[in-house]
Amino acid sequence: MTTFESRNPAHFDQVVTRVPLATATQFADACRSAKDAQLQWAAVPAPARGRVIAQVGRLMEANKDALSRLVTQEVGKVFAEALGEVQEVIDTCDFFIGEGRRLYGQTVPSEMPDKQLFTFRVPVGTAAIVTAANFPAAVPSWYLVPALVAGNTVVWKPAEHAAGIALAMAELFYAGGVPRDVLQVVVADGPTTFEGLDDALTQGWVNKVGFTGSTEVGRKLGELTGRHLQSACLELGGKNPMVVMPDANLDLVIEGALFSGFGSAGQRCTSLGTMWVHDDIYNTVRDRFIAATEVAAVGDPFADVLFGPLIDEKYLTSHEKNLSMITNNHRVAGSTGIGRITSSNPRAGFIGDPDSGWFAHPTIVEGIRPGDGLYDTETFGPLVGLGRFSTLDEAIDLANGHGYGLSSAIYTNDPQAVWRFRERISAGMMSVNNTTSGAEAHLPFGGNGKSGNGSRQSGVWVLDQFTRWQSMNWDYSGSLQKAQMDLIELPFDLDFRL
Ligand code: UN1
Repeated sequence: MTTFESRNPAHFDQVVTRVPLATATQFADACRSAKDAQLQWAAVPAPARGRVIAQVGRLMEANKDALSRLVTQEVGKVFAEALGEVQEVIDTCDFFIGEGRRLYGQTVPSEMPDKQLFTFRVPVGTAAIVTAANFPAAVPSWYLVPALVAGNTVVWKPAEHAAGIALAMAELFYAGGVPRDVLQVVVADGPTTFEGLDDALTQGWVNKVGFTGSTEVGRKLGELTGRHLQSACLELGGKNPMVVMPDANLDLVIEGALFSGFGSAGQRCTSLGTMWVHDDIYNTVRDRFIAATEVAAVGDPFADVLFGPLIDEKYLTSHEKNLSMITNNHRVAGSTGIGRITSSNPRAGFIGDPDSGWFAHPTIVEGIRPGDGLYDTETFGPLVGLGRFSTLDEAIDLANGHGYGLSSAIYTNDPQAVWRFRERISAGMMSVNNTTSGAEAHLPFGGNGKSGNGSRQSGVWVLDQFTRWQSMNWDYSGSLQKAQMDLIELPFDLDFRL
C-alpha cells in the first residue's frame, strides 16, 4: 500500500496529511457502492436533501476558520484568500438550499385535447468528480453540492496534495446529514484513477464525470467518457487576457493585474495570462505594473502578502520549465531574481524563510507576441505576460488567438469598446473594469476551446450537468390520438385583406 504525504509548501518539513493511496479496483468499488446507494438517496424528497445542504452550509460557516487554516497549510494559499475560498463553499450551499424546493419541471400544453405534457429533472445517477489542488474547497463544492441536492451520489477524487482538505470537507458533509455511501472520497493518483474510472464506466457504475484540471487530462477524460456516450463536465486551463484601453482607470488596472496575475501565485485557472495594453499608455502601464510588482509582499501565507508558496515542488518545477520559454525578444522584470526564491536568490522584502518552502519570484515578461511559447501556454505560476496593441480589433484577435477561452477582462469606460469586446471575445466569462479572477458563485463558470467542452458550473446552469430532462405525456382521452396526424385546426382565410 502506497502512502501519500502532503507537506506544507511554506514549510516542507511539516507533513499536513498522510493518506493511503487507493488502487484502481478500490476506486471502481467506491463507484459501485455509490451506485448502489443512489436510488435510496434519490428517494429522499428533494426539499429534505436541500435541508441537508443547509446543514452542510452552516457547518462550513462554523468551521470556516479551521478549514481555511487547513487550506493555507496544505496548499499554501494566502489566508485571506483561503477564507474567501471557504466563503465560496458557503455561498454555493446557500444557493442550492432553495433548489431542493425548486428543481422545477414544466407543464406544457399538448396539441391534442385531454392530454397533458410535462418535464422532469432526473438525477444522472453516480458522478465521479476529479478536482485540482489550487481551489481545493470551492471548486469541489461547485460539483458536490448541486450533484447531491439533485439526487446523485458522488465519488470524489481530490488532488492528492489537497487530500487533507477533502477528507475534512467530507466530514462536514457527513455531519450535515449526507450518508457516507452517498459521498465517498477516494484519494488516488491520476493514472490509477483513470484506470478505475474506465472500469467503472464500463460496468455502468458512473453516469457523469466532472473534472477540473489541465487541458491535456481533460482531452483524455473527454475521449474516455465519449466512448461511453457520456459528456464530461470539463473545466480546464486558461490563458486569460486583460485588455487595457487608453481611457482605462490605471489605478484599477494595476491593482487588478497584481491580484489576478500573482494572487494565489498565479495558480488559478482564472489567473491573468497576458495583459494587452494600448500603445498610447503602454510605457506608463508597464512602468507602474513593474514598480508595483517589485514592492509587493511575498512569503508566509499567514502574513499580509500578495502570494505565498507554490502548491508543491512539482508546480515550482513546472514554473521553472515555463521560464525557459523566455527568449532574447523578451524583457524580464518584477523582482530581484527569477525562479525559486532562496537565501542565495533572494526576493527583496520577502516575509519568512524562503529556503523552507516552494516560493518563486513574480516575473513579468514583456514583448509577448503570437508564435512565442508564452503566448499560448498556460503557465500556472507567478508569471505574467505583457504585450501591446494599437486597435481594439487587434487586441481581441490577440486575446482569442491562443485557443483558450475561459476568462477575460477589458478595462475601459467606452461602451462601444465594451460591447465589441463582449461580442467577439471567445471566453466563457468576461469582466469589465474587473479582473479575470473572482467569479461569483452563482454565475455560469466555464470555458470554450482549450478551456472546456462548453459545460458550465454554478448557479442554475450546473443543474443541466447533474440532471437529465425527462419528458412525459399523459393522454386521458381514452382513445389513441396521433401526434402530428390528428390535427386540430380552426377555420381560417389566408386570402383575407383589409
Ligand atoms: C479555478 O481556478 O479553478 O474566479 C476557479 C475565481 C475563483 C474560482 C477559480 N472564484 O478566481
